[in-house]
Amino acid sequence: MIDKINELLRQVEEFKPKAASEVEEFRIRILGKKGALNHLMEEFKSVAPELKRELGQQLNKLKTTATERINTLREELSATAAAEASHVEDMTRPGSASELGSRHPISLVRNQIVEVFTRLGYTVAEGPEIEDDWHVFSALNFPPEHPARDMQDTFFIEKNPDILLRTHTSSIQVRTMERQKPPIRVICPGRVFRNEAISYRAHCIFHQIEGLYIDEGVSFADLKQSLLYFAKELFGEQARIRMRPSYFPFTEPSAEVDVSCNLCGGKGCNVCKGTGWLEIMGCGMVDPNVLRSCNIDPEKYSGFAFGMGVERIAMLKYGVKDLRLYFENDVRFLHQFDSAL
Ligand code: 2U9
Repeated sequence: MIDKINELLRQVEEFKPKAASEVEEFRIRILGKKGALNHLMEEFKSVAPELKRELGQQLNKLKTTATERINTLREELSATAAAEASHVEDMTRPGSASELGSRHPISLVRNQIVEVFTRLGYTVAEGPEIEDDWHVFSALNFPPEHPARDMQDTFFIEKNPDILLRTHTSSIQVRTMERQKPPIRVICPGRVFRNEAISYRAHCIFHQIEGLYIDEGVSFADLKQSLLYFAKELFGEQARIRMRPSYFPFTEPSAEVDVSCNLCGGKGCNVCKGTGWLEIMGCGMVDPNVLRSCNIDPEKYSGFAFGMGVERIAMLKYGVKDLRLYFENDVRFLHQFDSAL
């Protein structure tokens, strides 16, 4: 019998419950009506008289030790539960911080470009991404057989060859000219869509910014000076530009614009492929046919226009080698631009 008492004392001392319900189960097993202690009390009745004194003391010890331990455990567990409940209700506890994002590099560069031209008096205009043939091609002097009108190059809406995803933001300028008389000075940022295979240097969706200035007496010299100001604002005071003759259906004459390489200072490096120059945009004087299409008299008014890809400018500015990084939204890439503006 003494062994049974000692075993129960050991169980009482080592009992480590996780919940109040376990304490109650333990109490019933040891101290309950049909519990272990009462069984021992029954056994005690038939114990030899000379052993009664010592076993009686041990039984009393078991009863008080078990009762005290159970009471202590009950208090401890109810104190923990109360503390947990009060944590939920404590409105003064500091909240858990939510992680801050950063502006996407394309948004950063678009905002910088827009800001330069708003300082020159341009206002921002936007337009629909789903367009019609007139605003994307016909009004812009694209001949009927031009390859851009082909499904190979442009996304058309099924069953209606007149509805398509804009391939450039020039459609915004056409819509501006249709509703506003000169002088016009607009800067048009937006997404454009081209049916191209995706690679490190091309994507089927990208961002463009185009500008248009129409007034009496606007000249190519005005265009050149405006673009030089833009290049210096974006790439630094040391930046120079050069213009190379080019062709676009909507401008005549047309030119490609290069900026002096900001990495090697024009000496030649692997970014500028040894030329000292980086191509940043196209531009030109608005073709008289385009002005006529938008009911603007080309005898009275002239204007210049320019267009650039935001991804390309951002690649040159930040030394990004693969255009696809802009579309993956990997935070390890995006967080590198946290302090860019
Ligand atoms: C109107 C009249 C003229 C916009 C222009 C360019 C030259 C040009 C490309 C640069 C790289 C597009 O992103 S890119 O592929 N753009 O070279 N864009 S002039 O000329 C216009 C626009 C609207 C009414």
